[in-house]
Amino acid sequence: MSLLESVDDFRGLYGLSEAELKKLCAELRKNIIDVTLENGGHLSSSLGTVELTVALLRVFNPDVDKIIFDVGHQSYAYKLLTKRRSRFETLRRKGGIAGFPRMDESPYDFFTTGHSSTSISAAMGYAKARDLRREEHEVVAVIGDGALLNGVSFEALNCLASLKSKVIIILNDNKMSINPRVGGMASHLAKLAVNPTYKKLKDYIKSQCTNMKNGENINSSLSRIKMKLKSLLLPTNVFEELNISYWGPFNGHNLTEMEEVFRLARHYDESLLIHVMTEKGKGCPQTEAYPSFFHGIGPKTKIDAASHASSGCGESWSGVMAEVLCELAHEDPRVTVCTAAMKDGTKLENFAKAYPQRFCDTGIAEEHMLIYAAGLAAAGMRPVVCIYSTFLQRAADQVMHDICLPKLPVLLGIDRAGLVGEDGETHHGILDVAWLRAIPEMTVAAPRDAVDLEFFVREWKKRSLPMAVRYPRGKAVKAIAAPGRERRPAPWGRLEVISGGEEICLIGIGSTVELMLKSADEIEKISGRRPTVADLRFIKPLDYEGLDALLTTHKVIVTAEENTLTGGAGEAVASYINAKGYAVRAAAAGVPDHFISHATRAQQWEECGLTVENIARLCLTK
Ligand SMILES: Cc1ncc(C[n+]2csc(CCOP(=O)(O)OP(=O)(O)O)c2C)c(N)n1
Repeated sequence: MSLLESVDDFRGLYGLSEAELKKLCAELRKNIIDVTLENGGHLSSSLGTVELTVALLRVFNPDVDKIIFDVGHQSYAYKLLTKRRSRFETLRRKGGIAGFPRMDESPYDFFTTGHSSTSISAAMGYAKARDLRREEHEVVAVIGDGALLNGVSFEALNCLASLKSKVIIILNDNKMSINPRVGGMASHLAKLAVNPTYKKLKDYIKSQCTNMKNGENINSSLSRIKMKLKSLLLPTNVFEELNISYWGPFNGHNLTEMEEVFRLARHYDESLLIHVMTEKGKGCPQTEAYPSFFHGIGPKTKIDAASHASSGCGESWSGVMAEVLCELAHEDPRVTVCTAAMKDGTKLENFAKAYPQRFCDTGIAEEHMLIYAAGLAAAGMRPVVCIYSTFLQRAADQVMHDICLPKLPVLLGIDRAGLVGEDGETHHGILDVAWLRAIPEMTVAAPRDAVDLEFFVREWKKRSLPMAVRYPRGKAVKAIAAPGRERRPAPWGRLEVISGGEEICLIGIGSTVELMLKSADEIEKISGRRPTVADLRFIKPLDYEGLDALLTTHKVIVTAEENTLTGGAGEAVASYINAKGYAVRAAAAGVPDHFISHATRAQQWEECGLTVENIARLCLTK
């Protein structure tokens, strides 16, 4: 029996010796590596927080104390130690445990997460509720240096001192977001991490910890620290300036050091930030060497995969977009490209290398990024923002207020539009159609293949308007041509009939065009009549002329989309049918009105009825 098995959960950690704890951390790492390589997931971040998690669980008791992980992608060791060890191998699988904390998965997950920078605000809510109810427990937010740099975190830090409810913030600083972190605050953290004055302070806090007699009033001990602080002539520290005590930096892989500090923090009576330094990917040579590659990996990844990985754009939709942007930037010096901490995911490495002056990684700062792009556009540039659909939700107001209202020529390259698979509920890109459709001046298009993706991007630049082009996760489709015809993009603003038929018309939107073509074959097999297959292309504005032609010649119209049915393209088509009084039966396949859990993308498509069988059923049942 392994030590991890015998420990079973966090309560088993209390009596372990230093040597046993070391062994346990190695076992946790092995478990995390084995399962994540097999199932996919966030490897480097979870490996970096093993000791931190063990120290937290030896000092704070999650039966009473509240521990809140930011983003939650680093919480695998926490899952293993909070009664989910036996199910850990189901990580991110359909019906298995989620890759992020989920309040409905475990009473030890105190906040449901996936998007970044929510932990401090959530912890403040917990702390205030505790004090209003006169309860006694600690509230701990564990946040990475990447997530700390987001505006939401700063809004929380700004309010923390005036809250007068104690929160312990643990800043897990590995000097990286997904890629090395960026910006002025990043440099500030780096200075704090190496400042000799803070190192002196660290030794002092440690000595206070060690010398503190049992039962000694912590406040008198700490007032000595405060006295000492004054004499240390500390350099500027943004946290201290916000009236939040700053302790650190500490070694986040040294269990003894962290436990000492956490115990002291328990007894401190104000909010404080404890700065711990960790190494992303710690404990495995390959993940230490390639922490960005192993930040998020797909299922069945080999541990030596990073050394064989190509650094090019690749064959994904993101890669096609990135290649088009490189060409466009070559042709037009006004083209600039932005990403919010997702340079790897959006395949912009080559663009960043080729056009460093016209590339901007804002860090996790979606709202800022969109207003920055609007500013560039207002000044005559042609900015393109590459952003995952789910994270664009953070910046909905900026799309309306800063881009569409002044009609600025910003192109939103909406990546991961649709169901994303194993990351689950928090990461699907299935709402953008519904809310973007509602914004005046916005044009929304979805390419079925790389040909249309390039066409949309090039036309956007010529037309210079606010536009969103949405494309899914995964391998791009090179070209889907109408049978017997050369693949050429249809005119701007128009839908395209790919293959003609009778009675039934199947309308695909982006990623579902292929599904509609396959469904047409099946329907022909069953009914003997071939349906028409069309590609909607433009979700907003709709091609009313093209729709009129289809609606006057067909009896049944079925749409399929990787977006919510509520507010989706199908609803737009149906409301047009209704408004014009067409005697046509309309049916739609898409994401129903409930959250779609982690599973493979294929399983999620099935759950949403994005299958040949369901499309045939929608067409053929009256
Ligand atoms: C709002 C939002 N934008 C982007 C992301 C994608 N994302 C997930 S983790 C991560 C990096 C976080 O860095 P850090 O907080 O330092 O944690 P680390 O992975 O380094 O431990 C990013 C950009 C996200 N989850 N949420």
